[in-house]
Amino acid sequence: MKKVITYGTFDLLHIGHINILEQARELGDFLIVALSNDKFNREKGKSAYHSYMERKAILESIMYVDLVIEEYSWDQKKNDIEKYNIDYFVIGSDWEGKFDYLSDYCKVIYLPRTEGISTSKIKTDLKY
Ligand code: C2G
Repeated sequence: MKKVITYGTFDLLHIGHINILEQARELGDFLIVALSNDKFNREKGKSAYHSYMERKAILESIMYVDLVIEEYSWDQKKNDIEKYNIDYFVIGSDWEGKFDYLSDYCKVIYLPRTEGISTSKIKTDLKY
């Protein structure tokens, strides 16, 4: 069984999120999403519209997602990869190069971001 992991906030779920979850799942047989909790979100400089519990429930309802775990630190990835016996670490190309150090533990794959959509764009567009 090939296992895939990806990380993120996944707030105000949109097609960019769905695209990367679908592509990540297609790389293997089991997809784990490490979802940024509200405290870590603030560390990332983000304030999610939906709470961690709501974002978790939404992700768990997606057919591509097999398990949602908590993201609470920048430093947990290596442990997660070992704990869950991960084959592929996947994240969007906006992070290109940032997680190459994980290639000592699993394959690192940067997938193309979906152009023209982001949570912050949604928030801005809805303001006016
Ligand atoms: N994404 C995408 N296309 C978009 C928007 C987002 O492919 N138009 C991808 C991002 O590249 C990321 C995932 O969707 O892989 C989740 O995006 P965010 O919720 O913005 O996550 P981020 O803040 O990048 O968190 O430790 C890593 C961080 O937690 C990543």
